[in-house]
Parts: sequence; structure tokens; C-alpha cells
Amino acid sequence: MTNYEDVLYEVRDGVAVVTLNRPESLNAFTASMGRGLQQAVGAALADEAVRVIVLTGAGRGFCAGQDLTEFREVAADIRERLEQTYHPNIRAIRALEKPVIAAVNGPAAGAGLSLAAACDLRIAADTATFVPGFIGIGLVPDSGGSYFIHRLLGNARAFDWMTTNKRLGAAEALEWGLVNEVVDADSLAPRVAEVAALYAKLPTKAIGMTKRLFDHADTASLEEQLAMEAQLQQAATQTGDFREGVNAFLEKRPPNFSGA
Ligand code: LHQ
Repeated sequence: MTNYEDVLYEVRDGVAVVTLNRPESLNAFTASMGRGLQQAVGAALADEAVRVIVLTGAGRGFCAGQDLTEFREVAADIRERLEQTYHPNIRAIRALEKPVIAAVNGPAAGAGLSLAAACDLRIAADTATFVPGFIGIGLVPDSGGSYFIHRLLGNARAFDWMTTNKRLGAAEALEWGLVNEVVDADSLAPRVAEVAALYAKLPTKAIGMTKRLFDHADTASLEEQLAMEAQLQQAATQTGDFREGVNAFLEKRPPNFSGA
């Protein structure tokens, strides 16, 4: 277990678990936590043995967004704070060619909601809540919130929600398509471990490239998308996991993907 600034990092069996660790404030985001998260995501990127990342919160919260006790200092130059603390983490999660699972164990508010939304999958405890937060203090969605929530929910629902600040329960979040799955709070850790273990045995490079393709599809034309699919499929055929997948099929046995 590595203790970065306000962030815990642990790797086991191909799974990196990144835990936001300021439980007394529901893991409200500070500048130091931002640095810690960058270090943890950087470690997951650098370690070839890591094939999936789980992002969660210590205690009863996932992340309550910007720490409001730090706010006076932040408000002086919020643009710079966003660029230094939040944007590198959002970019790093999207650029990471490995799946990132948000295990939403409790409230996700403001930039904490944006962070969960930036991940590839969201598995929530039935006790989790989702709160836009921004408009509650007269702000606009940031840290990618306007980008990801808009894409996940569609314009009408996203606008209604982000401007009215309704506290959304886990069941409704599932119904809206904001999360992939909801489980009993007691089952969250084992269920997330099960899903992560599954991803740790899948062809990691093809999953990373699928992530790139889906992000590209948001703004691409069909022609641009077809070109990128062809380019990445060419790259996928160069992987060991492609050879293993074909061989396993022909030999009528389950594949043993190495992630290479
Ligand atoms: C907190 C916080 C918190 C400090 C709970 N700060 N202590 C803005 C600025 C700059 C750059 C980047 O981007 C942003 C974007 C943002 O993130 S703006 C949105 C900021 N977040 C919020 O406005 C959410 C504020 N929190 C809440 O609305 C509630 O705490 C939620 C809905 C998250 C959870 O409610 P409850 O489950 O009822 O918990 P609670 O309110 O009792 O909180 C527990 C403790 O955590 C409490 O401390 P205490 O000492 O009384 O036990 C809170 O003060 C503390 N806490 N959020 N953001």
C-alpha cells in the first residue's frame, strides 16, 4: 500500500485500487488530494502489470467535490485551480488505456460527481447519492461535468438535473443510465473486486483502444470513425492477445489473455 497525498494506492493481481482518503469530509477534494490522485493514476499508467483501476472513497463518501473550507483560497483564481488540480486528473483517466471503474460507495457531489462520470464504469452502493452541487453554490459544472453528464444523460435530463441540484439516489441513477450497476452497500467491495478481476483477464490493449474509439466517436464523422477503427484494428492485430484469442478459438479452449 502506497500513501500518496490524501490518496491510497494498492496493486493486487493486476488491479490497482485508488482510494480518496479524507473520510472526515466525505473525501472533499483539496490541492494535495489532486496531486495524490495524479501520482496514483501515473503509477497505474506506468505499471504494465496493472490492467484495471478501481477508484473509490474511504469511509462513507465517494467524493464531496471541492473542499469548501479551502474555498476562499480557491475562489481567488478558480481557473488556475481547475487547470492545476482537476483537469490533469480528468485528462489522465480518459487517456489511460486501461478500464477505470468508479466504486461509488457514498455521496458523489460537484467535482466528485464529475470524477465518477469521467470513469469508464460506475458501480454504486445502494446508499450512494449523486449531487450536482455546483449550482447549489452558484457555480457551473466543471472538471468535465458538463461534458460527461451531458453525454451520459442527454441534454434534457442533464440540464434539468444540473440546474436544479436534485439529490439523486442510486436506484434512480441506475434508471437514468448514470451508473452501470447498483448493489447492497455490503456487497460493493466484493462485487467491484469481481468485476475488476474479470477486466484484469481481458485483452487490455483492445479495451484501451475501445475506450479511445468511443471518446473519438463523440465528435467524429462516420468517415473519421471508420478510419480510426481501421487504424486501431490494425494495431489490435499486432497484439499477443489477438493471436491468443484466435488460437484459443481454433483449439477450442478458453483464451488466456496476458494484456500484451
Ligand atoms: C465537506 C464537504 C465539502 C468540505 C461535506 N467541503 N467539507 C469548485 C471550486 C473550485 C474548483 C473546482 O471545482 C469546484 C466544483 C465543486 O466541486 S463545487 C461543489 C462542492 N461540493 C458541494 O457543494 C457539496 C457539499 N456537500 C454536500 O452537499 C453534502 O455534504 C453531501 C450531499 C455531499 C453529503 O451530505 P450528507 O451525507 O448529509 O453529509 P454532511 O453534509 O453531513 O457531510 C459530512 C461531513 O463532510 C460534514 O462535516 P462535519 O464536520 O459536520 O461532520 C461536512 O461539512 C463535510 N463535507 N462536503 N465539499
